Amino acid sequence: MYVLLSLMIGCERSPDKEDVVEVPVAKEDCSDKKDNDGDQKIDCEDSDCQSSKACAPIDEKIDWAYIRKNIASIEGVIACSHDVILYKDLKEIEGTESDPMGDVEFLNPIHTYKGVAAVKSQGIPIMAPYHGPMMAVEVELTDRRKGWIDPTCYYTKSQVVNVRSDDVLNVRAKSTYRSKKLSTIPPNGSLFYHFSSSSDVGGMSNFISIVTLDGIKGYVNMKYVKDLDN
Ligand SMILES: [Ca+2]
Ligand SMILES: [Ca+2]
Repeated sequence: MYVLLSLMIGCERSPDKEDVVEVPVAKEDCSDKKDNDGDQKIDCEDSDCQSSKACAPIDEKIDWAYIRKNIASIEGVIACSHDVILYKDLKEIEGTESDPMGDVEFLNPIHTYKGVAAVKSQGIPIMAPYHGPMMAVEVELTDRRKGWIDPTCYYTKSQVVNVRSDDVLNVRAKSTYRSKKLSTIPPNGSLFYHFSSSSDVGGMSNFISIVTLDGIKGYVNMKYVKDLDN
């Protein structure tokens, strides 16, 4: 890409070859995570990359087999029985005296996800004030789409800890040891825990909502989940 700098002297002359200097400008590389051409837009955000292969949505079928195979490069999953919409923009609505929690408004839907979607990276969630619930989280999906989701169906990756090598972690149907066992996870195995339920615990129950790598939803005691085990 070149920018044509016209060095016109006098106004009646149209520029000829000698008047035009070609200054090379860095071209946007669409996959190096840098803004190469200096327009503040990085890679796929840059309109120069619109037709780039690197920015085309990936057509992989995301299912639990995909999740298991790619577990190392996934930070979370969206797992829901209803559709989840990814939004481009989010507006925060400040709390008022009658509704001190405030709210968020999701704007400009990008894509609707059915079933399971793999999240490549997650941003800092938006929480309601006063230790209130989580209201929104920014995510980048493995199909390279980026935006905001309602965290209701968002599960973040973690690992089983504090389980002996000859034992397993039981996944229960409800948040009590007495409920039915739905599945087991090996020691040090991966799991996804419900992103916003971690802020609700500390009350009566130490159980947390999780989904296994087979897509089974249930509950485990948080003392066996890494980063929640204190
Ligand atoms: Ca770039
Ligand atoms: Ca750029």
